[in-house]
Parts: sequence; structure tokens; C-alpha cells
Amino acid sequence: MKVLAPIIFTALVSLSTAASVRSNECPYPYKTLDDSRCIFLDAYVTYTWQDAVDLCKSHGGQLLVIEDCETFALVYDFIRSQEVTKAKHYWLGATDEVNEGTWKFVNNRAVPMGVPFWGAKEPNSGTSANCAILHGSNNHYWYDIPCTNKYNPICLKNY
Ligand SMILES: [Ca+2]
Repeated sequence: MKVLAPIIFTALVSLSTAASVRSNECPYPYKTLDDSRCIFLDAYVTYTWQDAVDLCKSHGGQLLVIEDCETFALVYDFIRSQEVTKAKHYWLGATDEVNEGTWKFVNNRAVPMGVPFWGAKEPNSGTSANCAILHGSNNHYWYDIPCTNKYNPICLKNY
């Protein structure tokens, strides 16, 4: 037993390590955002806001929810890391369709307002603009925009 115990212990540690590594891999088409979340960005096909919501659901995630600066920074770096993705507009999973001026995410949580999330004086387009994008030509700050416009989707998913 004195000889076997360390071997068994090593084998168990190897098994648990392998299992945790496997569970931390993001499933296709997702890539790793951080140690708890996966990100999928489609830089080639544009969707209405609702179609983008449905697309993310069909991939087991949800349209982009950003509730803190750290997440915004991670998503921003991901967008800016490639030429093909860095200048496009992306849907935020947020709407004020139900109650004008009260912005809610697709998970029903409150949307942070003001700096450093929204563009200057945004959102400012009233009932004609009930969805929001990360603006590709203004540092991906947020702007309110008609939900029927078509932009690129970003989905997030927990591991
Ligand atoms: Ca509105």
C-alpha cells in the first residue's frame, strides 16, 4: 500500500485535471473570452436584432450582455484583435421596447447607463430606436438604433 497510494493519488489527480480542462473548452463556434465565458462573433452575416437574439439562443448562448467594465474591455479587445472585425457595428442584447427609456438586457437585468458604456448623449433617439449597437466607428461605444436594422451578432455563453 505504501507504494500504491501515491500512484493511485497521481492517477486521480490526472483524471480530475483532464475533466476540468475538457469542461473549459468552448464548443464550436465559440472561442474563449475568459475563464468562465465563451464568445462567438459573426463578422460576415448581419441580422435584425430579434434574429440575432434567436441566432445566439440556437447556439446555446445569448446576445451580448455587458454588465461591467471588465466584460466591456474583454469584448472590446476581442473585436479589435482582427482587421475583419474591428470596424463593424455589433448588436448589444439590450432593448427599451417594453418601456421607453428603461433599458433591459435579454436576461432581463438592467443595462448600465452613461460612461464608459454609451456614446456621448446616448441613447437619444426615443421610440424610433429601441435596440442598441456597439458603434464600429466610435470605439464601440453604445448607440440606440432601430431594431429592424441589420448588424453583426456577438453571442456569449457560460462554460
Ligand atoms: Ca427607445
